Amino acid sequence: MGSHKSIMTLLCLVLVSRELLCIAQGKVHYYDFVLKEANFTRLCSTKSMLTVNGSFPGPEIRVHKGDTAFVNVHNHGKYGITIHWHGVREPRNPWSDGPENITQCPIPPGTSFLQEIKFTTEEGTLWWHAHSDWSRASIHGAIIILPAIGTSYPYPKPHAEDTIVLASWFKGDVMAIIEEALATGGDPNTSDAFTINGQPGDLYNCSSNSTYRLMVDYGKRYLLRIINAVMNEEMFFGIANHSLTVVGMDAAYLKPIKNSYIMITPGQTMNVLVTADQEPSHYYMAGSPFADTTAPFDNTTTTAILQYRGNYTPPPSPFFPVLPAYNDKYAAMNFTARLRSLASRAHPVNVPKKIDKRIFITVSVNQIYCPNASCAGPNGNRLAASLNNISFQTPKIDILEAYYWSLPGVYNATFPDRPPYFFNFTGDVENISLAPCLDTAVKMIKYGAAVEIIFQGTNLGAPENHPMHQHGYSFYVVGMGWGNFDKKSDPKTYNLVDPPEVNTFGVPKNGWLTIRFIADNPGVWFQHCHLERHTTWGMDTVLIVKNGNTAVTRMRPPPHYMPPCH
Ligand SMILES: *[C@@H]1O[C@H](CO)[C@@H](O)[C@H](O)[C@H]1NC(C)=O
Ligand SMILES: *[C@@H]1O[C@H](CO)[C@@H](O)[C@H](O)[C@H]1NC(C)=O
Ligand SMILES: *[C@@H]1O[C@H](CO)[C@@H](O)[C@H](O)[C@H]1NC(C)=O
Ligand SMILES: *[C@@H]1O[C@H](CO)[C@@H](O)[C@H](O)[C@H]1NC(C)=O
Ligand SMILES: *[C@@H]1O[C@H](CO)[C@@H](O)[C@H](O)[C@H]1NC(C)=O
Ligand SMILES: *[C@@H]1O[C@H](CO)[C@@H](O)[C@H](O)[C@H]1NC(C)=O
Ligand SMILES: *[C@@H]1O[C@H](CO)[C@@H](O)[C@H](O)[C@H]1NC(C)=O
Ligand SMILES: *[C@@H]1O[C@H](CO)[C@@H](O)[C@H](O)[C@H]1NC(C)=O
Ligand SMILES: *[C@@H]1O[C@H](CO)[C@@H](O)[C@H](O)[C@H]1NC(C)=O
Ligand SMILES: *[C@@H]1O[C@H](CO)[C@@H](O)[C@H](O)[C@H]1NC(C)=O
Ligand SMILES: *[C@@H]1O[C@H](CO)[C@@H](O)[C@H](O)[C@H]1NC(C)=O
Ligand SMILES: *[C@@H]1O[C@H](CO)[C@@H](O)[C@H](O)[C@H]1NC(C)=O
Ligand SMILES: [Cu+2]
Repeated sequence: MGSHKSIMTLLCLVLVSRELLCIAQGKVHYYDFVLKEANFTRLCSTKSMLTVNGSFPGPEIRVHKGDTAFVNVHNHGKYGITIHWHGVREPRNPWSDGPENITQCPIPPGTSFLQEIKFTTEEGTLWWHAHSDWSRASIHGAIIILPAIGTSYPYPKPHAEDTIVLASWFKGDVMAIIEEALATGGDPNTSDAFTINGQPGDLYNCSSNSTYRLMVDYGKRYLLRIINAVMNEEMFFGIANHSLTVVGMDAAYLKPIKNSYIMITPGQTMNVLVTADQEPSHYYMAGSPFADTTAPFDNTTTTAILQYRGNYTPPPSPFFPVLPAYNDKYAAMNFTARLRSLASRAHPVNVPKKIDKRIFITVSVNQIYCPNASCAGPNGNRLAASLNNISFQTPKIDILEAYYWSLPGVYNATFPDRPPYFFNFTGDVENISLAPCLDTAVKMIKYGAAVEIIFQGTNLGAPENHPMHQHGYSFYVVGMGWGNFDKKSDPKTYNLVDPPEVNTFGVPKNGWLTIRFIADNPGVWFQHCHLERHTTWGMDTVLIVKNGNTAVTRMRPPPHYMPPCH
């Protein structure tokens, strides 16, 4: 910490009585992020990769609710890059949101871009990451949003806090890996390890003496802020002999859930309380994939150690947690189905009950035909992915500037409310075309509309759980299930009382997910699967939420220093 400056700002008003009334507006924090190459040794080999300030994971941003952070991103790397503040609402200010060619063009090497991150509704844990190609593998870090000054956690203050970042480690260069996959049309190479706070742990070669350790005192309670920054796998996570109490997710509070493991998708964060109530010893915490799929995945297990302070003889090897099998969809659903908002007076839910705009979106992995079976995907075709059978094509000029300045030819405002045709989405799809349309199709939404989106996973390609992420908004997860969504019976199961409020949530494999939110944040907001290979293949769209009628319901104007588009 301490690597940044911060100042308190005051809003001052002269009252009728000529007194001066000043209200604290939250602090303003200034950070410098220097993107640079650094060497790391993992899994018996050394490689250079692009990082922020030479650290993996990168530096943490720590604020209180109501604060603002200005981050000046200096690109000392070799290629253009952008940074996204994952889960931050960025009210009326998509200009600082970051996804490449959606809200800005890449920051060219040798230049800087100042981003403004305003923390308004969020409280808990979020994270930041690069949003250009696959660079987020090595460019990410935690965002910690403490309760506003004068307020506290809705549970007893823990003795101490720590952050656990789960990530992917590739022996090769990630940019080369995705370029190679796009060139051949086949699956990208899987990662070689998962990491906890930058270290793979004892189950891989060459790692044992650098395993991450969390030191605890017997009888004390700890808050773990767990972030899934993994590229392509959802994760199970647990700590041997210790139960986990999940109290928050994606910077919103939950009703406490006690369990021996969590299932956390890429993009999600979970705040978990752990009491050091076991015999003083060494215990493994471990993360392993939840991957109920025929697609290739990294099937390794990362570990760190929860270690009690004090005098005792440590076991020859730390105790190991029992985690569900990689394809145990019941274990994943069992946990996920228990998530509920805290829904207290201080942290109320505001789920829309009457819907103005209902959108039904199919989520699929597809194939693009290659002549003479010349590609490396299934059937000699090229792998692709889609929403409503449209495989999103990333433009060369960002959609936000094209929208703001009315530049033609960059996108089509034609993303449909329905898939082009209905079939038994989760049944036998042998005779259904795997080919998607290629388009930069966006969805226009009226300011203030109560939006419902029903995501329907399909059995096309390699079906699996898709963690859908929405920029600019948190949303309520009101329902989910396996099979085809039934518009008569399934809405009867909706939770409109205390649904979890999140920014990323898995559409169950061959199942459906219903989310709701009020479109009261004007701007251009990316929506995509947070499995990186699916994002790359086009499992994306953009919601453009139009301006309202008042000055405070309109998008802010751009800063004059947006990175150039070439
Ligand atoms: C990153 O490094 C620069 C100097 O290279 C330093 O000024 C800055 O404070 C560092 N930022 C963080 C967040 O640690
Ligand atoms: C990484 O290591 C290589 C080989 O030892 C060296 O040439 C290079 O300068 C190092 N890079 C950094 C950023 O330290
Ligand atoms: C991908 O994996 C294959 C097989 O292990 C290897 O030959 C190839 O070099 C890898 N590609 C990259 C870009 O690392
Ligand atoms: C560790 O290295 C040994 C010897 O090279 C090899 O047999 C083993 O498969 C490696 N284990 C892992 C987890 O990579
Ligand atoms: C582990 O420790 C040994 C001996 O102290 C050292 O030679 C080796 O380089 C260390 N390995 C790592 C990955 O730090
Ligand atoms: C941890 O749990 C295992 C069973 O899962 C048990 O065998 C072991 O004794 C426990 N360790 C301690 C220190 O309680
Ligand atoms: C993944 O690893 C587990 C053991 O940890 C093994 O049982 C399972 O078969 C592996 N799955 C795949 C698809 O490789
Ligand atoms: C939890 O999973 C088991 C299978 O592992 C299943 O039998 C049970 O019904 C599930 N419980 C709930 C509440 O979903
Ligand atoms: C496909 O293969 C045939 C026969 O080998 C060849 O004549 C034709 O040019 C190929 N087409 C393409 C598009 O490569
Ligand atoms: C984004 O646009 C730039 C040109 O401004 C282009 O060089 C880059 O390849 C584009 N990125 C993607 C992911 O298409
Ligand atoms: C859809 O496919 C599933 C799985 O094959 C089957 O059980 C179900 O009956 C089918 N539904 C309809 C309406 O045909
Ligand atoms: C917009 O749609 C038209 C007609 O389908 C298509 O030709 C064009 O390529 C699309 N434009 C973009 C930017 O995707
Ligand atoms: Cu996906």
